[in-house]
Amino acid sequence: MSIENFEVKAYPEMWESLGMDVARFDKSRQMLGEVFSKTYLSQKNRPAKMKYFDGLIAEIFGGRIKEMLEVKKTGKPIVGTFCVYIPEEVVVAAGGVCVGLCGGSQGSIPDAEKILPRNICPMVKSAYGFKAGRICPYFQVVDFVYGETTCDAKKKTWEILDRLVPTHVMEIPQMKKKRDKQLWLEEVKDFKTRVEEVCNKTITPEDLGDAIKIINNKRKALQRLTRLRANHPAPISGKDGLLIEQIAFYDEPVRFAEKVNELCDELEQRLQNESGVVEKSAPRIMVSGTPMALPNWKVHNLIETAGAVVVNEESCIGSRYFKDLIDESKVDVDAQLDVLTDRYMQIDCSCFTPNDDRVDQVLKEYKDSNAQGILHYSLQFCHTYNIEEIKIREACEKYEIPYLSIESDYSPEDVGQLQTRIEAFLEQIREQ
Ligand code: BJ8
Repeated sequence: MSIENFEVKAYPEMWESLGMDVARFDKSRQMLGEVFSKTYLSQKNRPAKMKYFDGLIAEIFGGRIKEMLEVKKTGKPIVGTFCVYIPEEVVVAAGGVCVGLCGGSQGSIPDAEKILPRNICPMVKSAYGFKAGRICPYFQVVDFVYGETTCDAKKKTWEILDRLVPTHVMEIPQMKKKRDKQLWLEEVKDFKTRVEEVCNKTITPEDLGDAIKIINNKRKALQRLTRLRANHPAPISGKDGLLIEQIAFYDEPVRFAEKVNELCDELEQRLQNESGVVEKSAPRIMVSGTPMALPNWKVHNLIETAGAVVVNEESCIGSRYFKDLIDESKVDVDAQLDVLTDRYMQIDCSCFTPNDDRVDQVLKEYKDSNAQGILHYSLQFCHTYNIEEIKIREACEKYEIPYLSIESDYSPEDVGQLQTRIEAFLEQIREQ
């Protein structure tokens, strides 16, 4: 796929049958193709195995949607989610598909602002706008969506979203006491019952055991990729690392793990040949903070265009999604749900209080990834990450870690200002 002939493929008839606004959506499709081509295919020295992931972007509104429609025909559920707390293992155990619907695009925000307040998180507005404007085939395919109570913007938007698509809400505890785990376990059990009702099937211990292994394998493949990115010089760009983490939320999980492992084999070979994707002198940056949903590549693009390389994302579209695994040894559903809940309770989202585990995790990942500086990224109006940033900054000061904090949205308006700040930050690292 060359930069000149790349395009995101069009499937107007299928989109029509899904009730989409085809004329408008087709413009977004073309724009995505152009931005992807410019941002990704212009990179030098990319691993050959990225071809599979580029192909998934080419087929993002077609091939993968068709696969989901095939699953749907068999009566299995397609469940949309917005948070890594929703236990995808349960959906996979029922033979269904779990797809992340977080919005990372400015294009759908005007649709959301017709009804939602302007001063809330762009991720929430973007996701809502995709449904309201009928400009996302994934939103049109799902049987229902599962939201959660992590932050106020999400929690209250689900009530409005429910008018457009059946929206269920899981109550995420805000603390990590014993009784909070109990609450979460009950919520997971209700989730399982709901999924079973939709597909008219009781999930067996074998189903759940297999699903746990499938999703563990996906997480292990992403862990392996992260370990490889820690090498110096980095064998793959941060933009490609982020792309793979984003694709993890909609690709078929068994195939995805296989392809990530094939890519990792290639990266190991590169390391043996000491062939990095950038010069050894390129500053190594770890990005920490709020998730960057597809196609939000803004900050990674700025960092890497300025000559540095991103080596890790401490984020839900990043390590927070795959750092923990589920114990595979349990053989009855109650015990499996119990260990599943344990794993999910380890997610250190800033919606928890206190959440000092995240500060420790940021420091650990900084060390493990051999980074030379941390860029904290917070989406505009995300109060929990914006405030938790204070503790991350203090920890960086304490350990003399070069640090930059930015708050941004999806508009291109602040690109110039961000570029100046990022370049100054990289200069500071280069001078050390
Ligand atoms: S577990 S980080 S995926 S909630 S950025 S919508 S918190 S205002 S994304 Fe998240 Fe789950 Fe937490 Fe992860 Fe609200 Fe903040 Fe927006 Fe956020």
